[in-house]
Amino acid sequence: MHDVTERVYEHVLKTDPDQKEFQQAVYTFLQSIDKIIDELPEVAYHKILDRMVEPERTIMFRVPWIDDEGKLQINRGYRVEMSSAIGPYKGGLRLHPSVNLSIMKFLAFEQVFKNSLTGLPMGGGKGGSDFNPKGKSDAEVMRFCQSFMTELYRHIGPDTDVPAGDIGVGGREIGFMFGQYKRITNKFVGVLTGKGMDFGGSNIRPEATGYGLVYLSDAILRGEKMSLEGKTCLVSGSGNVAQFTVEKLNELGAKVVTLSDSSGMIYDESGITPEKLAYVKNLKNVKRGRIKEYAEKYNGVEYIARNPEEPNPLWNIKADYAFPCATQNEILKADAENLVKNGIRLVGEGANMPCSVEAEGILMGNNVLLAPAKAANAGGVAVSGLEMAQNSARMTWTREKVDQELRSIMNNIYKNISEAAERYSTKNNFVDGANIAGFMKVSRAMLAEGYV
Ligand code: NDP
Ligand code: 2IT
Repeated sequence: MHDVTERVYEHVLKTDPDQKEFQQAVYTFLQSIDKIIDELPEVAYHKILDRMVEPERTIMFRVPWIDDEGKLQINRGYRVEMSSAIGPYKGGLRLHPSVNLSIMKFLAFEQVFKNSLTGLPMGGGKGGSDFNPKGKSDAEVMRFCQSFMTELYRHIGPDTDVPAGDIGVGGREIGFMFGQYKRITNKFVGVLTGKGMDFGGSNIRPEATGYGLVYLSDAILRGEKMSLEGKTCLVSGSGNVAQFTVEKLNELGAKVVTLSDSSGMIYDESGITPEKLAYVKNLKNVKRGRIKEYAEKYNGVEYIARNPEEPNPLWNIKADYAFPCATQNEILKADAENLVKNGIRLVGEGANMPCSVEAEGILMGNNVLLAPAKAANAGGVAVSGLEMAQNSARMTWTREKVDQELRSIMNNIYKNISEAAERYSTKNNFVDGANIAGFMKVSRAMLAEGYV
């Protein structure tokens, strides 16, 4: 590593020794920035990187709520406001028992450069809580969301910080939080995105991350004279991103044979058809059931329970392309080796940081096209940006218009990351391309704004 990037990384290791996920996100990013640091002496002089790894503000707070038995429960809430260099803080809220400061900071850090890549004026942030929505009643989720917003509301606003969904936060949770924000502030403003269509949401926002992932992957494949048509795909997860990834892959003529949740995976060799996908959407979004039930409903489907000690069997199925859409570090070294062995040609990252550093190295070292999360899943936040624009204008755009904008944003991202890769790194190194292209704009804005 260059001595400038190494110093920044050493500082992170020293100041946040327990924040493994944050260290990982910073490390991968700095590896790319290494390649341009000599060309940008002002970055070192003005300590741009040193500033980027320190959040502008971190808020941690108590979230007390009453469960259905009348007992008081306490969770911890977070909002990491990482960078407002190019716009108001923007990024999702995650509700999952694994949530901690390291995970919040890695996600907020990634978000800064992802949002920059969209070309829209959005800074980066992330938040959430270690609250586990699984097995909770609607009333419990509502009471939690209201309590969470009772503290969060004072830190956010349509021109300050605009949260949205992430793992465990979908339309239901955003609705409850929006209701509480409005009640406390007496303001109906675009303070959250991912709202329902009846109260200021945008068309295509639920679909956006999955659709965007497929648009970007398709652009990369076309660049290599390859296509999705007739190809077999692996998708992990079965939540928001996974569902709409499957939907768009089907539309573009590919066949998806897997889905998963934290308990296990299904392998449906005959393909997850639109009809079966409708079943999955209802199962996960309405009934809040488990993916195992898919294997009980349809013939010829294999269910494999998850064993965290073993490589994930989902990544050991013969296919053409793979789309991790569950969570961070879901593809480890052995999984990457399995993907390579089975001849996978492209990995499109729907989830944030789904590949470990080792896994990423193995995939790229074996010429697997890797569409990194910052670029590949930017469609979600991009349409969130379009939701903000519609809210400010008090307008609702048609599905067609939003989809057209999304396609054009994803095509632009492809153009920018592939050009940055060729100019500063090597052709098709989209990891370097995305980090460098995302960094440039934030860095320029920071230089222009002075020492803040
Ligand atoms: P959902 O909550 O809708 O779905 C998450 C899925 O991943 C579920 O199937 C869940 O299984 C599984 N999962 C979650 N945590 C784990 C874990 N620790 N181990 C194994 N499986 C797990 O979330 P999203 O679909 O919205 O998010 C998925 C990924 O996409 C995340 O990495 C998120 O940060 C990223 N992302 C989301 C965007 C969005 O707009 N929603 C935008 C960009 C990225 P189970 O039901 O068992 O928990
Ligand atoms: O990781 C992400 O980009 C998101 N969870 C979506 C963020 C947003 O503000 O729409």
